Amino acid sequence: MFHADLIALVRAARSLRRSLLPLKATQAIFLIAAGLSRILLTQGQAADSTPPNIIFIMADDMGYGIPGCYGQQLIRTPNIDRLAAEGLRFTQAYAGGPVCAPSRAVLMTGLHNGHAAARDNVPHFPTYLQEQDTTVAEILKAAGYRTGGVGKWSLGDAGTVGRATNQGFDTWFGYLNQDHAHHYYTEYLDDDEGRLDLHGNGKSRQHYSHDLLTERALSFVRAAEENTSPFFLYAAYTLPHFSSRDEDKDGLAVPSTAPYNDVDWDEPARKYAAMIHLLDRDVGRIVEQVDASGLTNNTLIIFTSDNGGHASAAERFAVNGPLRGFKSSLNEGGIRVPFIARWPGIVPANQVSEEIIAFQDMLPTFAELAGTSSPEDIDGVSIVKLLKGGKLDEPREFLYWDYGHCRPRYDQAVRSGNWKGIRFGVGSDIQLYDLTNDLNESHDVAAKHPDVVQRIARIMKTAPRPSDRYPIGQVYKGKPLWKPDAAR
Ligand SMILES: [Ca+2]
Repeated sequence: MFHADLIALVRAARSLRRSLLPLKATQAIFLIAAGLSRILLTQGQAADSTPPNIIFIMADDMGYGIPGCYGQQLIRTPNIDRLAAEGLRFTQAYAGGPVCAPSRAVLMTGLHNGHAAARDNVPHFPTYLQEQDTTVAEILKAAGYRTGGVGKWSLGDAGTVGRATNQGFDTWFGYLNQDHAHHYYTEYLDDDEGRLDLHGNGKSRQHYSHDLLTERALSFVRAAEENTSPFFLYAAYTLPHFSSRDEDKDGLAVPSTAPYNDVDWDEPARKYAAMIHLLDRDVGRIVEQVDASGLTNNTLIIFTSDNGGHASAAERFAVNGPLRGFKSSLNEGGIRVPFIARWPGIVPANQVSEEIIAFQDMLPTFAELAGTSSPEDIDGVSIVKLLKGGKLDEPREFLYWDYGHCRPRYDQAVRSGNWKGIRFGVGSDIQLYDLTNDLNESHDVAAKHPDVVQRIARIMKTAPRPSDRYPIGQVYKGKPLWKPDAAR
């Protein structure tokens, strides 16, 4: 079979999926095709194209200004900075959305915010991903990868089709439901299809969940020593997301304020800095394990965050650096995130890239590295060439985000070249910013560039596919489905 035949097979599988045939069977055809394609491509490639291990470490609500290598002056992040020194640091990387669930849906499916299965954190659904959704984990699994995840999933609760182990992960440990993830001293953690019982932990505070997540991540990496197949580890950490106030009056549950006990800041600032310290410490532990297991030269490690920093974080830290806005805003502070890639010998060391990349690019990138195909109708593009020190073949036309479908105000944003168009509320004027000289989105130049505004207005109209689940303007009044009391 030739590659062209294979593409035809993938196309056939995709069109079958759009028909009325049972989805499970058609999804299987796609995955078989994806697996076949890897075999075929691998046969035709040089030895240096052996699929690498892929570790995607994602912080939760860690802003653009937090790592030292992005300008932070007060909180130390030596391990994240070391990744940057040994790899490629992107200055224009974008999350999938301004809050948790849509950002993760974009990451998993390669679809932008206006096409993805989750577009906001509300309404609350038991599952966001459906049977017919194809995730990057499914693609990598079909290509022969061991696939494991720890941390916050957000895209389908226990018992639903959307849970991680139904969406391509061999194993998942942590929180399937994102409201559950507000509990660092939780009474249980989801463990594949079961639970690790931590009864009494709310009172005893014996287990800080972040530590358990890291232990599981490390053992997943160590298992590579006994496995010939490459692996994909998705470490979706919950730090430094705020905790439930039941656990900490400031919403910053952390075992101690070390190493900032004696710094002259108020207590919330010391707690927040300690959260970043633990996150950074465990980025370091994962990298050390990769190196100790002899995997350094065949492992791509990416570190990023799912959205911008929260407005409640101490002002002194300037969590989003020079960017305007916070988590849940479509200004740059809500969506532009730290993004570092390390792969010694392949990804250039100690370099900075100003190329525009986004979470939807991860699926096609990882698929290419695995030697397999991506679904045709995705929005992302492979950035393998960028990772190898080159350029994208052609600049992408635009990136798109929206937020607040079922909230009092629905916002949309478009990035196209150096232009950023943003509209706060249906029917409002589009504001236009030239990010080359106005990173802070302070000087609206819409009046000077009506042609650009018109083009962005068209993109805002056509990019999102309407969804019954996200009716614009119908304000959601429901509550989280996950109830702490029911879990105890
Ligand atoms: Ca988040």
